[in-house]
Amino acid sequence: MVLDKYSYLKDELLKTIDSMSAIEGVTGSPCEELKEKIQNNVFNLVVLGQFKRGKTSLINALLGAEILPTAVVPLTSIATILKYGETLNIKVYFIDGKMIEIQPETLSQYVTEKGNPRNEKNVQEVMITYPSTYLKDGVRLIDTPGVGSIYQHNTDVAYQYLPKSDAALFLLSVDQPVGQAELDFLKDVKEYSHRIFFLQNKADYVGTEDLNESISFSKRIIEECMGREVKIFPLSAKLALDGKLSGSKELLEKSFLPEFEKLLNTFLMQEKGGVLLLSVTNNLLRLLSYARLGLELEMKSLLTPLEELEEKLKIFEKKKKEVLVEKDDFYLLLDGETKKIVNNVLEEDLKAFRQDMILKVSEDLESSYGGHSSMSMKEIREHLEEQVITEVKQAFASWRGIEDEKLAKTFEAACKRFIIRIDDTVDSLLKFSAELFTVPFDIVKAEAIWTTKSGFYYRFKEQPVGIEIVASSLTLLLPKFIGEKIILKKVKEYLNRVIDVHTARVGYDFEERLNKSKLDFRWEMFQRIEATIEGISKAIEKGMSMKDKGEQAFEERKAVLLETEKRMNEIKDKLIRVQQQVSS
Ligand SMILES: Nc1nc2c(ncn2[C@@H]2O[C@H](COP(=O)(O)OP(=O)(O)OP(=O)(O)O)[C@@H](O)[C@H]2O)c(=O)[nH]1
Ligand SMILES: [Mg+2]
Repeated sequence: MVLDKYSYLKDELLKTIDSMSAIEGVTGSPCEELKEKIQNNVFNLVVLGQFKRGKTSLINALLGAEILPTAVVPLTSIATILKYGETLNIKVYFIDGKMIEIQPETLSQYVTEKGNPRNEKNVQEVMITYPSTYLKDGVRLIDTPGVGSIYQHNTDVAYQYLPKSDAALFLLSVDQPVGQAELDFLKDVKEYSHRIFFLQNKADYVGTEDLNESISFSKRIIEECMGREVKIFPLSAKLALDGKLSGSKELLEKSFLPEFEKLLNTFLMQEKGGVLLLSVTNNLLRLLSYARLGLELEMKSLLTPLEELEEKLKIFEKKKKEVLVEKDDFYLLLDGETKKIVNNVLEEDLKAFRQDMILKVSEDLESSYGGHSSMSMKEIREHLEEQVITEVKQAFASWRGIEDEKLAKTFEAACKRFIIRIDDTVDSLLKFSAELFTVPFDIVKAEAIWTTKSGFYYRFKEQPVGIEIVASSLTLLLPKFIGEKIILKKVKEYLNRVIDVHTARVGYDFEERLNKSKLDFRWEMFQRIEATIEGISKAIEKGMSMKDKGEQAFEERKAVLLETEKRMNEIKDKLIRVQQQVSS
């Protein structure tokens, strides 16, 4: 199995990192970060489709256990994320930031339309850990509610998870030919997901001939929509689960799942795992070449006459000052980039969102106003205001998730551009030093890896989105005939105030977060430059200081350096081997 290869190479790399950080001269913290990067690597596989195509059943089938509730009526109403854990553990996260742990028997009370109609419990998402080998190595399966049912809020939830997908599993079903609504949804999925796998579920309903016919029908329509050739995998989630539960190979073969799993694993390994491993290996080689330069510089200064060294150090100091000036320029540039994200992305998006929301909620208020005519004025007001709160809350909850992802990506892209430039500066300083002291140095280019430590990712559940209670100004002392006329107008004013207060708060939250992330990033980046400068100076000083310690100390140090060099070479060979294995 291909994922095994990923596991193996991942372990190899982790071990190599450990022996590498034990070497003198290799800075430990970037190694730790790279290690963390491998360990925290996740693949989000989001299962999507119209209601009742068998999304939840597919997840149970992949896990080989009936963990999530399925039914014949539109069921899933909340997204569930499954990830690896030693034991089965279920946590429910609420929109207001609270979290509870629940027992498996009560899961359906939170994630289904029946147990939690129209999400009256205000659940944000459910996180399940489970010891399935499938989830090992960072694969996360995400079950989403079906789109296109009478429950609009289910559709909204599914849309929130589109931006999180590394790959989408798009479910169709034999008993329901592909329809327009399905295609409309697919068009949106296409915008977010680079990789979509299509599955035609419920294959057990029909014989081979009908199955082929239904697949070629879907294929034709889907290809038209995608504008390219697609493969549609047959599947019976039902037989697959039965087969896995009973250990029947025959049932499992009939379910077509094994064939699909094989392809999925290859994809996970090659397109995501492989890219990550290569990039970590490159970054390690880069770190190694830095450490190697330090070693060479020390060796050189051991052997070079003092006067000559001092002459060269003067030149180095001058170059150092230039680099420090360049560093200050980065400050200004980074400030500008962050401001640009706030002005051009965040503020624009908030404006558009606010407008849409006012329009939509106003329309909803108008239509429910008519339905409340038998109530007293007080009751109508209370109902409408409650509706305002509920709708605004829900709208913000889903918008924030999507905007969060978008800002994170934009910021990340800006940071990556910076890292490239800063690395260039560092490289040029190293190259300069290598030439100045005439020691060998290989420049290793490595794509910057965004460190998880920077913690830009604002996590929804950690930030409660309680809605601010805005006092209503509606007076109830008016006679009913006048009161009725103004009630809708007043509630709309109330809506505007609630939205304004909230928009401002959310905007402020996002901006604060961006600024904090900017500061974290800046600190990390400038450390890079400073560490490089310091590394070079230290190496030279070390060599110089050996000069007056006598012949024996000199010889001993030289031996240590030669030994370290040997170990560096071994690590380098190992890294190159991993690189070759990933690519082969
Ligand atoms: N015969 C057959 N029935 C299936 C298969 N997969 C799912 N079903 C049935 O189809 C119904 C819907 O399955 P779910 O897994 O709940 O579908 P879903 O797409 O998650 O539905 P929503 O969450 O409502 O969107 C259930 O009654 C399942 O038992 C299959 O491969 N064969
Ligand atoms: Mg479902």
